[in-house]
Amino acid sequence: MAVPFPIFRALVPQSHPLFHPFRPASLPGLDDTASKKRSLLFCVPSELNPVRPALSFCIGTHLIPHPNKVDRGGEDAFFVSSQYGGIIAVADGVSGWAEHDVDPSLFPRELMANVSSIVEDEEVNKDPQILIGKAHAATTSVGSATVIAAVLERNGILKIANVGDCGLRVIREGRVFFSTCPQEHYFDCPYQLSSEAIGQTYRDAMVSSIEMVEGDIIVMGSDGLFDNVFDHEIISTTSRYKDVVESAKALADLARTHSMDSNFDSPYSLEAVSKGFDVPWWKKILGRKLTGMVICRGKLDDITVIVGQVVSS
Ligand SMILES: [Mn+2]
Repeated sequence: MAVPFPIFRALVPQSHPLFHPFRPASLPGLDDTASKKRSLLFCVPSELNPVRPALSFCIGTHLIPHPNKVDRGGEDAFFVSSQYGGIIAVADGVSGWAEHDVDPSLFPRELMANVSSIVEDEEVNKDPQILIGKAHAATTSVGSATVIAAVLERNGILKIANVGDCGLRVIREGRVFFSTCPQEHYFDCPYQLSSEAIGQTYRDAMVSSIEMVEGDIIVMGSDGLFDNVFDHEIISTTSRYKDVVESAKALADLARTHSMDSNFDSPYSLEAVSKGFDVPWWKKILGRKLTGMVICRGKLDDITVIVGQVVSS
């Protein structure tokens, strides 16, 4: 099916149940005692490098669908796994497909299901860029999605591949240590993996590799999180919760609150203003639309949050 490109996001309901290939509330790491014993065990004179305990994630997740899409589960999908040190991924379906009678949730859900199927393939070899490339190649649904995937290896190396405006923050000692940058053709039109040849591919992904340390917090999410919550709020919120499940829920709740707040200058609204999209007050009162969305200071959207805490195991 030929569609105009780029595709704008719009507030359109869709019609399939939420799909999460693997959705534990929490993936606890092993306890500290075991890691200390292991460190001593491997501490022998022939070791040239300092002994470093294996690292893994504790993972908490929370998804809040767009208010108009609650009964259908929204158009975000995600995947988490305890494989290796932990694997996490988020895909956000591009809503503009609904204008072409295509359910926008099908593509991201199948994409995440395919990630689940091939994540342990030898050819993937713990590389999130190859992972999303192979998952994309196996996806037959019509549609498109932004996507981000990250693989934590036991040695602490976190590999990230990102196409579009899902995002990831690494928080270390109360600061943002690492942040992805959104990729977009222009405002509100992100890079996206697509069923159409004109879309982007895994080769367009922004790839990063970070050496993680115990205690690092990673926050991954769809743009529904990062368009509504500032980094300083992500830091303050995650610092208030030791439990990653509670932390993910608190961030998603904060994003939802901001998304419905007509007085909150969200990251999304500030970017809109900076790109020349500000709207006079009388248009806001009349409910005029900008790129298909009713203007408020927050941005109504599906909100997906994954919080991971790095622990030794
Ligand atoms: Mn979104």
